[in-house]
Amino acid sequence: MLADDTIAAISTAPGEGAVAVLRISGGEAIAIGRRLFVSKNSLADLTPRVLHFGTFRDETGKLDEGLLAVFPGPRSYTGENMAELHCHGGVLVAAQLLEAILRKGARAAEPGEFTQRAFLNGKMDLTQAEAVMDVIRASTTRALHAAQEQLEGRIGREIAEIRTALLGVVAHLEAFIDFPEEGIDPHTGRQLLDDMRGIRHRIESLLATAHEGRILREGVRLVLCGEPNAGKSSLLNRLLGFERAIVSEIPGTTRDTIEEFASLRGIPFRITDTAGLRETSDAVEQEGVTRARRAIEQADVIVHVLDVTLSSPPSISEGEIVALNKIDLPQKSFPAPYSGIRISALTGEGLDDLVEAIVTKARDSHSSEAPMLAAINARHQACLKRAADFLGQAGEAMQNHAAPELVSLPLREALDAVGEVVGTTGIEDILGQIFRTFCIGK
Ligand SMILES: Nc1nc2c(ncn2[C@@H]2O[C@H](COP(=O)(O)OP(=O)(O)OP(=O)(O)O)[C@@H](O)[C@H]2O)c(=O)[nH]1
Ligand SMILES: [Mg+2]
Repeated sequence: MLADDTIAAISTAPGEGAVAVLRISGGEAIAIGRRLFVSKNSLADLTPRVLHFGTFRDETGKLDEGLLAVFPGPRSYTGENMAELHCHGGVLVAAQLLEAILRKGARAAEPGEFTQRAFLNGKMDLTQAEAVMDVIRASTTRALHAAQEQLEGRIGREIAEIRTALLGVVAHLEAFIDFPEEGIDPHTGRQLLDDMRGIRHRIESLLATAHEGRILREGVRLVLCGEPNAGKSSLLNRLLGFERAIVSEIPGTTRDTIEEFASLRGIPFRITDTAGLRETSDAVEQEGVTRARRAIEQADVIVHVLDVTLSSPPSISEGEIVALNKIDLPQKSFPAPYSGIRISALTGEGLDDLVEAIVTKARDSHSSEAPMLAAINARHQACLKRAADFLGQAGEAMQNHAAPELVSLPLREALDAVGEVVGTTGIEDILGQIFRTFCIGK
């Protein structure tokens, strides 16, 4: 599966900037970089991994002034020959330089293709490759920290230890398969069962970080719900600090769900403003209400916004945070149990208390007992769940004194499932899925 063509891309974000960086990787990368580069020093002196100043030009003329660095494989990000060209950070300058590189024989890289090559060349395992994008996308310090730990190989090391332990058990069992007349003696049987339990426990500790992982990557799902006109959109805008949603005195203003990302006290939140919940004959509004209900079902934290100027508050579901809004206006006093946090989305009064309650609830919803090993993603979770199930099957077979091969079969499946996390097994199907979500040039 190793690639032998040369790929190139602009690795910096599109748009104007001080500098743009273009990367080339593959057998011809350094040769192409050299062919486009003119420097006072002889090209023979292009010391690897050092920036050299010069002019980029091709047969069409001068393209730009800039810096070139070459990284002969395998000591490069991808493990292949690489060249990095730093030019002025203009859209056209960088595009023209890329075109020149492509004319010299490179091909435009697909999203994530550099990191995919790094993985295929053994520079990193799959969890580290995934962590590259997690680092880039991290929106809070905690998420960044977890991504950096993963990039350093935290999950990979844990998986490697689990695999070694599993292999140990499998090897032991398979020795019995080769000498069936001896059977597994009870002492060894107990020992192997203990080992399997220990391994399963380690897998479950990793699985316990999945919820945290989802929150760090996607944010806590916070949903604002309530009757039309209660002030949900006003509250969303307040929490975001800018006017994201339309606010009006007409009930039923918000039709679709509106989702925005915000960091509250360092925790990432995906806040969803919803259509006011009411019976309606308007088909569009009805669809909005359906979407609102779906958002509520999937929420980690729900804030139910009530208008305190109304005399008949709607029913509140258990676990919801109640925000009694519009306290700047003359209010009716709700009968118990409608206590809640008193706020004014208009003036901002009480907002700190509400944020405090939201953050506390979010913390409660994802406090895991286990010390943070790292925070696995949904793909890791699926693989590890399968592994835990197979281990369960193997344990049962063992307890039922099944033949050693019936114990070792599910253990081998577990081994494969664990291997998929880091990419030692079953990579063909998953590579495309993972790297498609990457930036071009990474
Ligand atoms: N005085 C006062 N008015 C508020 C407050 N919060 C919202 N409003 C007003 O109430 C009206 C409805 O506010 P929205 O934020 O649009 O309410 P909503 O819950 O999003 O309404 P729908 O989208 O129709 O479901 C607007 O006129 C707001 O200006 C508040 O704290 N005090
Ligand atoms: Mg609204």
